[in-house]
Amino acid sequence: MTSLITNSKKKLLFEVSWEICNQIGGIHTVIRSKIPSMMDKWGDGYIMMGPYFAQKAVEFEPIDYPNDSPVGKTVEKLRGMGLTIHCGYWLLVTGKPRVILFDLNCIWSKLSHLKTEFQEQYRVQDFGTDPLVNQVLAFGELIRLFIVEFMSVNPISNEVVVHFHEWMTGSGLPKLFAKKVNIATVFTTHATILGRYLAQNEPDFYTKLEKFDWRQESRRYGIEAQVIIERMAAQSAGTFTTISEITSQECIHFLGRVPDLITPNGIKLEKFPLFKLENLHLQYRKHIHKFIMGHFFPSYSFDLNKTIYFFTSGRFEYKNKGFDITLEALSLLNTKMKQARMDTTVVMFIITNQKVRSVNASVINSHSVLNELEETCKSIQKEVGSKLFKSFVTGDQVQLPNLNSFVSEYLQHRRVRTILSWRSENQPAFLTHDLAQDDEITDYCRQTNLLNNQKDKVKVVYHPEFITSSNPLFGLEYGQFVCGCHLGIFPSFYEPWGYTPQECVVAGVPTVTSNLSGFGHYVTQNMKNHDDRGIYVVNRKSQTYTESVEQLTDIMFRFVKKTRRSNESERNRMENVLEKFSWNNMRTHYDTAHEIALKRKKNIPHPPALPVEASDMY
Ligand code: 1S3
Repeated sequence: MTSLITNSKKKLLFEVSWEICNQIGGIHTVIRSKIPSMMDKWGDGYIMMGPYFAQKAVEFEPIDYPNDSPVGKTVEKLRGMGLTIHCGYWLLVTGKPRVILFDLNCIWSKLSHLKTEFQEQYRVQDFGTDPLVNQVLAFGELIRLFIVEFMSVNPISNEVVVHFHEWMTGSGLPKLFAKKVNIATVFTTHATILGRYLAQNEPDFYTKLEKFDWRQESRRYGIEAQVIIERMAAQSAGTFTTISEITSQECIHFLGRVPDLITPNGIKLEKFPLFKLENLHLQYRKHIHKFIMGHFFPSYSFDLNKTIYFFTSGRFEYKNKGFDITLEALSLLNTKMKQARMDTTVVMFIITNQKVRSVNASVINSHSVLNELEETCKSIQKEVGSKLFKSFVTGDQVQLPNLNSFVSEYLQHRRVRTILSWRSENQPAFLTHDLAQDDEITDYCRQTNLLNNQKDKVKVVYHPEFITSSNPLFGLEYGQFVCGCHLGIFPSFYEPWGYTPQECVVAGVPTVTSNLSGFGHYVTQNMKNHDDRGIYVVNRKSQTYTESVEQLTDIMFRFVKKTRRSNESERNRMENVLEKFSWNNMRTHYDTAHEIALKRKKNIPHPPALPVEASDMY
């Protein structure tokens, strides 16, 4: 492995992200899942760089690089200048890549100077209140210092690519560009900051896109510094990419540059034979059944063999993630199923992260009573079994005895006591936790009476915390939960890519996405008959909100009416599309981005892709 570090003529790719050994969101998934594929191409010439946060770096194994190697020498020199740099490996990921993490504190004393310089250069009025901006300025400077030093220690290295992801990494990029440092650079944005804010707050976001004034809007939302860092990184990079066609429109208007190419997200493919996926589905569905029994059956029961599990999950961005249209469609679905007198039940899980006080006490209570009931049954079974066996062995009994007489008084009492505390007169809760405050989901459910009435065909379980294996209600990891469900629903309004539907595809679970999400758009462009393969795309681009709600309702209703067999064959056909989404296939876009950057490096300075007026540059 040391050759990478010692061979100065080797091609090197430094990949810079805020989410290396530091999980925050979707970018972590991108970076992490593509490691094996990147290592296939770059081998030990692949080095990842990120910020160091001691508490979060649990997957980081420190190890020093040889100090006679270019990277080792660079690190030593920077350490000599007082910088704190951690070198090592990213553990627990396939490929165990090399990682360099930078401690932001070591440069904190330089922060006010960095801010003044930045403010003067880009006419920033206000840095806003987000402490992330300071961290980002410090990180960008550390990356810049590293690259400059690396190139001075190793001047003959002429094939160095530095790939920056998202605005948090890019504050040093304009200076590298201005100083003509001999490297090829790529900047990939996974969303635009203004896009996120405006989509959330402006109902006609897409139609008004061209009219927004980026400077004015970024000041209005107190995000001017963030937007400028993003804009400057985009304009200074050799190659500029984003993850979907939809986001590229935002880039043109908010960042002032047409992306050179789209680098869509891939997945790490774990090839399971189909029967295994089917078995896993059955296995995890049992856990969900158990949750449902604990949650609903104290009040009333329904046939679990005729129950379909829908789910949605994502950060709490009510409109952006399409929670609004999902709830409206569920309400309509409920009415349709009742009118059709269907004997099927749909349970919709809404998984997100909101401020909660704790899991609701009565929800926890009914789940623990269910466990107690199960334990009591097991004890009775054991006691009856052993007494029955004894009675046969001793020959006292020829006829099957009255089994009730074998249950001890203690267990009789325990049984009655547990059953009495099991039954509830109340409706099953639609919310599993005590929220710090009500939100749009609770408001909607209350207003429309989508509150788990017995006669409802559609039940709602709103779980305002992400699912992890330590979760007391499901006892499943998120991926297992997905695998146990029947349909994932993600009809987003704003979603640069969206991994959630793609994760369903990997788990063999049919899914709904929208043509305003990067993934959904990609599917409509690249996959014929995606409906037949269990990927349904709601049109949110060219029809009204109400029409989209109706289309989603229709997709749900048709899904519910299908037989289990046809849903299984959808699963079957889904397996064939997996390869298309794998990083083995998707990495080629990254390869092209790096090649373009290497070619452009030779003709520095490259022209900005758009004729940008000087006043518009900043
Ligand atoms: C972004 O993360 P987000 O959920 O904040 O990047 C993801 C990875 O490229 C992408 O899937 C998502 O749509 C973006 O929004």
